[in-house]
Amino acid sequence: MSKKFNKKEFINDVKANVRALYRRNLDEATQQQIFQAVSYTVKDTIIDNWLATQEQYEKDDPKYVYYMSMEFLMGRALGNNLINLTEYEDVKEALAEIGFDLNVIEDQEPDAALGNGGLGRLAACFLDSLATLGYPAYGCGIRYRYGMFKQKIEDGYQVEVPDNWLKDGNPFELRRPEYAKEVKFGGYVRVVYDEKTGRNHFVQEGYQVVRAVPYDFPIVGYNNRVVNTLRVWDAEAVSEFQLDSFDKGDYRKAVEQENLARNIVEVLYPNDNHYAGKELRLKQQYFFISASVQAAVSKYKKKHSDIRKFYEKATFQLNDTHPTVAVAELMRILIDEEGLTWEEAWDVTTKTCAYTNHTIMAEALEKWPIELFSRLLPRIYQIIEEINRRFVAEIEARYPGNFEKVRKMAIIFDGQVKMAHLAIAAGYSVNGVAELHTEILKKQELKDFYEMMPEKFNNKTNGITQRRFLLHGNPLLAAWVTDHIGDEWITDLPQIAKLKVYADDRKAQQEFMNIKYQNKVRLAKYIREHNGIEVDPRSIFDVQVKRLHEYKRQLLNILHVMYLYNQIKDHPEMDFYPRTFIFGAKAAAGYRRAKLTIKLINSVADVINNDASIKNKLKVVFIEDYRVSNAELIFAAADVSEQISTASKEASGTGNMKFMLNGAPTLGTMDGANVEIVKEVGEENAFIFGLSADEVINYENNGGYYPENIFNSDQDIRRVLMQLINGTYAPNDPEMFRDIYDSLLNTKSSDRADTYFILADFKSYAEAQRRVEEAYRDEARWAKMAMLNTACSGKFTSDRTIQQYVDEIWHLDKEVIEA
Ligand code: 26M
Repeated sequence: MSKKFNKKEFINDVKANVRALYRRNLDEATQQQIFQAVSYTVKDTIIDNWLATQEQYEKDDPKYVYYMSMEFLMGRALGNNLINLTEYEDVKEALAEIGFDLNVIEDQEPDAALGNGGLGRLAACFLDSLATLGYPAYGCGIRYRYGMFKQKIEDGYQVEVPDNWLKDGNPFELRRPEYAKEVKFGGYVRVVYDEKTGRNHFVQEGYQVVRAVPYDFPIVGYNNRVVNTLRVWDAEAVSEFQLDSFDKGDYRKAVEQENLARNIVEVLYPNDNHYAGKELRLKQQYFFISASVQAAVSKYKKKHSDIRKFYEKATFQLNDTHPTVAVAELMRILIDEEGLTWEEAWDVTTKTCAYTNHTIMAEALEKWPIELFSRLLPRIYQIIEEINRRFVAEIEARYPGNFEKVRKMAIIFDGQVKMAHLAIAAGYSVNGVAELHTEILKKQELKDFYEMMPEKFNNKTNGITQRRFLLHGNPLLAAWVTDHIGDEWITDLPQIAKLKVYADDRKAQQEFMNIKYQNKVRLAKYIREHNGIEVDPRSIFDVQVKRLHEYKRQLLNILHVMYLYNQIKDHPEMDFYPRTFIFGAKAAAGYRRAKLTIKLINSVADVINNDASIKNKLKVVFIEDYRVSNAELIFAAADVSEQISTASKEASGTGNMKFMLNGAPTLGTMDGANVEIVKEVGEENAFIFGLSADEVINYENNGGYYPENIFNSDQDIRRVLMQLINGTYAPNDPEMFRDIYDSLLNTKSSDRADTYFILADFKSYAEAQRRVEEAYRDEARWAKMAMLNTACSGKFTSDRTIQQYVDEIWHLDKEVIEA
């Protein structure tokens, strides 16, 4: 039961916690200790609601969605929990009274960075929306000891530092050893014939075993007393290291099991949109899936005796192919442990599992070598072989004599297990994450599957939570919006369209732009303190923050900055509106070219920021360690949202939506959800450029793109590219950026030069950038455009996305928790 906030009680509880945890009085406590004490106090309130929620669920016996994901990029919990408890202002006041600043206290919390980027942050937004809408849900994942690495920039290069996020303890998590499960790896499968049933039984022997111990994180719904659970699994050795096992000859095995447990959950793979085929990665996948599926089945069996109806109470949403081994694990449990026939088990499994595709990048597709897969998961591999045998038979029945179809669609082919094919064959739903992306899946990437089973395919355009990315991240704008249209937008974002009537109102425009200015001052302070660079909040803040990847084309952005610099140097008298180009991006640790691009951005920044002759017209800032917590500051302060991926490559994007919500028009290609953003806000309120997805796909399929022709015929472009290899930005090592130069022009470095059409889009990008400047010079026009972006962002709430998943895929009932 949630009580009304009581300031005196709250302060007393914080005091008591500081004493109990640290044996200190308030005036002796560090900010970190106050953070811990406040968090434990807040957790107490949450636990009351958590218990009430789980009691209600227990009573109503609803259907649950299990959101299976290798990644949950949660960010910080304290501020968000206070927001959703609607106690943020109360706590801020109470802390002020005892001499603490809530913002400073919040800054003590490390980000929970159990994810790479878009896919992981989407999972976190979905959990927020599920709790806020009152749907029974579990997030299922891994409690990595080390999350996404911390990025340091040294001499312009990215350096990865381990993220020891648990070192001071995590006040919000709850260890639940009573729900531990065992997970088996390796060994072999023995077939035992059962005389009584006349059936074969499959017994895994000689395996290694790991104990999976769950840690539960509360997911607080907004102002509704709902608290759902994110359950992440830790790995422990099954038996304590026993000396006598040495005598038994099990010494080696005992050591191995200890090591296995330690390694499995040690660290998040820091790759985004790239698959490397590492054995440990497959272990991670099976580890958390086996534990999660076992837990879901146990939970069901507590109340129900007929496992054939499991799907009436549970649905598994697979966040990309990473958790797809769930299909085979559910089959294994149903057949080997619950005694169902293959057909019965398949019926349950195919009514339980659903798959979301997040990328069409070929290098991200998970394909496991049979040797590795069958050695690590012998029983699971057997089951997948049988699924494949039956699926291939279906393909052959549907397309007699067409071996081409089998070659393209089989789950096991060419010595590899193809996880996407397994997910599609076994899932009852296959969805893309934006309209354009889903169309590309149907017409290109998954064409054969769509043709064979069109009823499975559907679109669910991504969304973001306005609670974190406006209410918490941009308190000034949030208050202003509430002043004008009331506060229902917090749980009903489409209401934000009511702001449209203010778009031409001069006073409203000035207030809106003044808030933007104050947020730019806040970011400028952050940049000064964290990067030591001085930026002018009156300049245009042009921002590209996202993972570093060639297809996202940070390179196009920085080449354009180099071009602008040349222009300003050539024409010092030229009218040029001051610009600050802000970058934030982590590169996968092994991605050479991406890391070199970071070095290039920093080298260009060095030259430009130190050239007094251009009179501060241009600044380039690389924000170190871009992550959820500083993202909240960055979105709030952005004037221009750079969404410049090669059309067809960005499945959706979600940063684009966060910028829009915060009043930053999109400068982008017609890719992913940009298409839908432009549709909502109108072309006149965005800056669109470049090849279309169809044009890109056409070049890719039929050839005809020759970047050297552009190089030869355009001197501005040629000059910029020459500056990559003549020492302009690397006087001590002119060859430094040779690889980047070659990637654009030299066919030897890849199948086709300029794989991502940077030269093709350069001129049209520069032209769009000129339109940005022109629009910005007209204050009223810009203010209107910015405000309309906020006003038209209603579609992009993850509340809408989740409601569509519920209505069209999961079919859950809303729960209400009585006060
Ligand atoms: C795969 C194998 C081994 C290690 C890591 C991976 C891997 C990890 C993350 C592969 C892909 C990963 O993420 C892909 C991703 O983030 N995709 C993004 O998903 C967003 C949410 O749907 C979309 O908005 C983005 O457009 C899409 O790029």
